[in-house]
Amino acid sequence: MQENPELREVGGWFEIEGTWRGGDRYGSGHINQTYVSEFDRAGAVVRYVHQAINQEIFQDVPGLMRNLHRVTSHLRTSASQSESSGRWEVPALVPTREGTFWHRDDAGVCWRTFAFIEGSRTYDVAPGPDIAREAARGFGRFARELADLDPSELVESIPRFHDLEGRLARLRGASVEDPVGRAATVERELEAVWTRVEVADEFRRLWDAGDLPVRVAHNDTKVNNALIDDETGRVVAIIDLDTVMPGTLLFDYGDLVRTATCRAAEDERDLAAVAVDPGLFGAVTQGFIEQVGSVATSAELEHLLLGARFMTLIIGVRFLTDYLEGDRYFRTSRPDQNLDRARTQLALLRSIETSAESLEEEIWDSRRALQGRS
Ligand code: ADP
Ligand code: GN1
Ligand code: MG
Repeated sequence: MQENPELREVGGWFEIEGTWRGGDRYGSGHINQTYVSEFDRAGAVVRYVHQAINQEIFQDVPGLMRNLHRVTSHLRTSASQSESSGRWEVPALVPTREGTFWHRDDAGVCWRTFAFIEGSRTYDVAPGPDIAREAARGFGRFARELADLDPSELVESIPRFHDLEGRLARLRGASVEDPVGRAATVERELEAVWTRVEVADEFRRLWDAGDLPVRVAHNDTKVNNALIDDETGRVVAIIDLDTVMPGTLLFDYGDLVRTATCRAAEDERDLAAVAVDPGLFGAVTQGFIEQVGSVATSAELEHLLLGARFMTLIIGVRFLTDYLEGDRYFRTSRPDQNLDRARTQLALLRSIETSAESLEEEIWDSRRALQGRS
């Protein structure tokens, strides 16, 4: 670890004891720039995560950081009251030497630092049902422990983040204006989206009827936002808390299904490999329902699969829009990556639709198993 000597300066802004040894880029998130620094503290190596917050996306950094502090404090209280004995950590912000939680550098970039949660790792694709179940248990526990935090205490760090109607309107605009001349290549994908707008209508009906309680939701429950213990394979922590804000339980279950029940990568080009895996789906559903069963309403549990269709469609729409707008939002590492990502979402959505009946049965089985236990 000898790269990025400028990270020494970053480390210096925060209350960290020890001598900086080195640092490097880290992780595979699409939004923030993440780095890890190593410090020598009396002969022991201690690691920290530094993140440069993407301010084009998160425009209210003070509000975002207040959310983070509010949520992690609440989780820490819940964890200390919980009877479960296994390892469960809450991301810990390191204060700056000025006593705040972020530092604005001379270029205007806002930095924050977390203690590195050691002995754990993330998976971009769930390698099997055990990891899928653990990630789902983690996000389910997260939702349950935040069920008594009033969502109005949090600001919307990204306004209208999961507004499918708004996202569809933006896609329509991008396909008409076609700013980088790509619309002709995505006619089939656009057609696949327009034939599915009933997902937005179904969600709207539930929402307008007041059937979905507004909750503190994570809103970005990608499988790689769950840290899994290296040794036990159990979930250790839920990270990436930037979008924790008012939302619904359907979003959190839905994004888990999108990312943890498919064996193919998010940008897989062989669409034949993109499908819901029944074993992974069962594990995710059991793990999530086991954790949220005591706080979820029957309307929420009844419409979980709509959450999966909703989240797979909305992320597909966002990838496709970004492709049409010239790859300005999601970080890419190769040409057409956002197009490939959009295509996998649409293929996964088709797979969810085709197997809807058996997936609904699996959800029912998990609900029954929970009732049997209580
Ligand atoms: P992004 O918003 O870009 O996805 P994340 O907050 O998810 O950023 O962080 C990116 C990666 O950094 C994660 O996937 C994880 O591997 C790692 N990471 C983030 N926070 C921690 C932490 N506290 N301990 C260990 N690893 C972390
Ligand atoms: C982004 O930050 P990351 O990589 O966990 C995005 C999510 C998308 C996801 C798609 C703030 O998540 O909404 O679902 O990419 N986060 C933001 O992979 O837009
Ligand atoms: Mg992430």
